[in-house]
Amino acid sequence: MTSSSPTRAGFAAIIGAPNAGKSTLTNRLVGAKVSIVTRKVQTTRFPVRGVAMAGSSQIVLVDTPGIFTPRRRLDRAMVRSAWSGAEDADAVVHLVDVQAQLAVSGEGKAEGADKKAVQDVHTIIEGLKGAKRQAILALNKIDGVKRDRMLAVAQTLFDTGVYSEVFMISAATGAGVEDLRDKLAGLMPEGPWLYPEDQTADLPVRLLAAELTREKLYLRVHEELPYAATVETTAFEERRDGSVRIEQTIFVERDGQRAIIIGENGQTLKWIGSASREELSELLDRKVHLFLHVKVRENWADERDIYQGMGLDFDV
Ligand SMILES: Nc1nc2c(ncn2[C@@H]2O[C@H](COP(=O)(O)OP(=O)(O)OP(=O)(O)O)[C@@H](O)[C@H]2O)c(=O)[nH]1
Ligand SMILES: [Mg+2]
Repeated sequence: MTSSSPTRAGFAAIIGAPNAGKSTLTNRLVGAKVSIVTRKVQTTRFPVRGVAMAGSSQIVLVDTPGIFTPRRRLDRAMVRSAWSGAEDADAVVHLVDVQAQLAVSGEGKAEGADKKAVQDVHTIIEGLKGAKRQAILALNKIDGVKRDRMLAVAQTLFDTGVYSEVFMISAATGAGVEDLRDKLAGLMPEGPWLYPEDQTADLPVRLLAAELTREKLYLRVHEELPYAATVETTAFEERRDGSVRIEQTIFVERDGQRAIIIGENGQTLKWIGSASREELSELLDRKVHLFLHVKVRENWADERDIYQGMGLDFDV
């Protein structure tokens, strides 16, 4: 590195409606999987940090839970944590699913989820106005969308006055992501790096392990299990032979959900366990023995210790 390029380091928060692609973008910018991704809305439950390097800049990305109108306690805690992620950041990226916007503006097949997404985008714009906070608008999911149509969406949103600029990207294909990364790199304040150069994530490994299992759980039983489950790592032991023994409990709210997760002859749980174990051993770079239990805990979503485990405020 030359003396003409001082190191920079700071935080860039990615906010947006549920399912906009925030975690996909975070992983793409980091170049590694640090945050789980599913087709379900409200996958991310607490801010997840990922570290991206761009030349002499270090960008600590803060992937946040989706922002929407919350009703339950867990929703409130998630939305609150998303906004606080933005408050502390050096740059804020508002990620918008352009396909949902177009569907609702009558140019596609609008579903309830799209309508909600459009409402949530307005809520976020109002929030940014209230916070007197300029954000970077990133229109996501431009893959498969015609250019003139997305430009129209960009213009309408830009006219709200809360954005300093607009990027059009596809977090899934990577299109446009480099330009966004370079922009963020330049916005980071001068200063020493906050993480070692080769570190990509800073989630405690027990929590990351629980997240991976939750992702596989959603992948497998996403229709039957709306938000009813949470995963806790109860044991994490390094063994002398170099392998790791991990025990996790999946908590659900009802007996029926437990039966669904276990599946006929335990097949579903077995699938979830082996998918999670495979990814965990890749991530930890060693052999993993994973043991999953499923328990009914009717009110897990109203219990304080579950929130503490995720770093969320209980009393909001
Ligand atoms: N076509 C397309 N799909 C995308 C793109 N980015 C993300 N997706 C998909 O959108 C869905 C949601 O992605 P996530 O990254 O989990 O979205 P999120 O904003 O983190 O969602 P929450 O954590 O629930 O708020 C997944 O099925 C992704 O594969 C994109 O650029 N194009
Ligand atoms: Mg997410």
